[in-house]
Formats: sequence, C-alpha cells, structure tokens
Amino acid sequence: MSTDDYLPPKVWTWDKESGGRFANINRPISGATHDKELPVGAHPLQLYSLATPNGVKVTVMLEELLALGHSGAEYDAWLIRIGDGEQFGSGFVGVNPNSKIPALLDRSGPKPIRVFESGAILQYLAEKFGAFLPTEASARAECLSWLFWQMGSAPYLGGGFGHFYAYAPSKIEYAINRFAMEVKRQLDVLDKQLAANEYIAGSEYTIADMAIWPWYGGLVKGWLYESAEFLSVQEYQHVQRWANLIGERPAVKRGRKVNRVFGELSDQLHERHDAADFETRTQDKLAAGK
Ligand SMILES: N[C@@H](CCC(=O)N[C@@H](CS)C(=O)NCC(=O)O)C(=O)O
Repeated sequence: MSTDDYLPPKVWTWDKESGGRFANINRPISGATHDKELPVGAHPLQLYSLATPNGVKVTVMLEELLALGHSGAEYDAWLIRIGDGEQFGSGFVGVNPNSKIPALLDRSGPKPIRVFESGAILQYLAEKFGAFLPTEASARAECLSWLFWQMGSAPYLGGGFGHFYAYAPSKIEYAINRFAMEVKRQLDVLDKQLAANEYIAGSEYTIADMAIWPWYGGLVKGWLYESAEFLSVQEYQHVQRWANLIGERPAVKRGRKVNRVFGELSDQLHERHDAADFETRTQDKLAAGK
C-alpha cells in the first residue's frame, strides 16, 4: 500500500503483515506468550538484558560500581534475545510486566525486589550504593532532570527517527523529517549543555551520563542507524568531546560488551557471571565444553 492513499479505518485492527523490522515481536497485547522460568545465578543482582543502548546503561553502571569497590554490585547478566521473543516468557514478564529489557532482580534482601525501566534501575542502584547520584539538593535535581530527559527524549530518537529512517518498510519523508528535526534539536540541547559542563549534569560523572551516552554518544560516534552523515553529527562538537571522554572509561568499555550478540566477536560477552569472564569469554568456554 502506498503511504499517500492510506485512509485509517473507523476501528484499528491488528494487521499482522504490517512489515518492517521487529514486526514479528510487535503485538497490541501485553503478557506472557509462553512459560519459561528465568535462570538465577550466585550473585545478589540478577540482570536480564541485551546490549542495546537501554541495556548498556545498566551494565555500565554495574561495572562502574564494581570499579569503585562495591562488591555488593556483583551480578549475573543473562541474555534475553528480544528478536526471538524471550521477553514474553512468563519469568521475564514477572520481573517486567512491560516485556522490555533491561530488568533487574535484587536478591540481596529477604525478599527479591524487581526493578524495570532503565532509568529506575540506574536510580535504584545509585541509591542502594550511594554513588553516581549527588546528594546535595540542586546537584541531585539537575542529575535526575537529565536522567528523565533521556527517558522522555530517546523514544523520539529510537522509536521515531531510527524506526522511520532505518527500519520501516518504506521511507516516509514526512516522518523522517519530523523525527530528524527533533533529534537534531535534542543534540543541540546536549551540545549547549556540554559546552558549559564537563559532564551532563555538571562537573561530576553521574547516572545521567550513563543514561544518555549509549543513545546520544552512540549516535554522534556513528553507531546508530548508519545516520551520522545524514544528521551531520560532526557539528555537535561538545557532544563529540563528551562521547569520547565517556567512551574511554574502562567500566564503559566492559559494560558495552555484556549481553552483546552483534558486532565484533571479541566485543561480545553473551553472559557475564564473573569479572574474569571478560578475559575468557563465556561463549568460548561453552563452545569448548568447559
Ligand atoms: N523505557 C524502557 C525502554 C526499554 C526498551 O525499549 N527495550 C527494548 C530494547 S532497547 C526491548 O526490550 N524491546 C522488546 C520489545 O519491544 O518487545 C527502558 O528504558 O528500560
């Protein structure tokens, strides 16, 4: 069907053939499609995720906490293959009724605590360990404002721009224009903020940087949607400076590898159960039968 002659019907019905990447996992209903328990490892924190920008936020935070010496942040990271519908297993839906990665189960107390939504997970971990979230009122408000800015803005980047520029079955000029405009506006917001501040929320590295970097840092480094030239990302010099600064952090380099099933094989650590897994990749050990 051409995009020009589509007339919405009176009542929307589910067109299973609507096409586009991810069409096989999109449904207008929530809940589990099948029974499947989640695996549980030895550590207090159980993470169920995939190394998309939303997933990377949390693995970076956990690696940063461990680098600071918070041994209570040891975690098992289990892979959820969203392309195969694993987010619709009953166990996963129990941890996140919204069926999206990342989801965290904190088993350190008498009763497991579930946390879903990457921003909520970052805030939960920051408060639990007293790290990467300033305690002084105005610095804390600034950090949380940028954290929530990310939660509200990235859907325009991923679900809006990325979807219509890279994934939709046809290129719709109106949609691409609308979301390219918004994403460039967002990059300009960040560029101005980072012209005056070393990090997103001021002079300190915080969970706001961890939330924003995988999306907007990735965008200006050309990792998302093959859109760097289209969006002229080199123009955002302060975002570029910050993207490189964050990307050089050892914990960020480690966090990016966890639950990664795409890109260079040497950058993929499908599951993470121990710091040593970064030296001997889990999938290699599995392949060797160890
Ligand atoms: N606002 C959520 C978004 C999470 C999200 O969209 N996750 C995607 C991967 S990046 C997902 O699990 N998609 C699976 C699906 O939509 O079925 C968060 O920040 O945690």
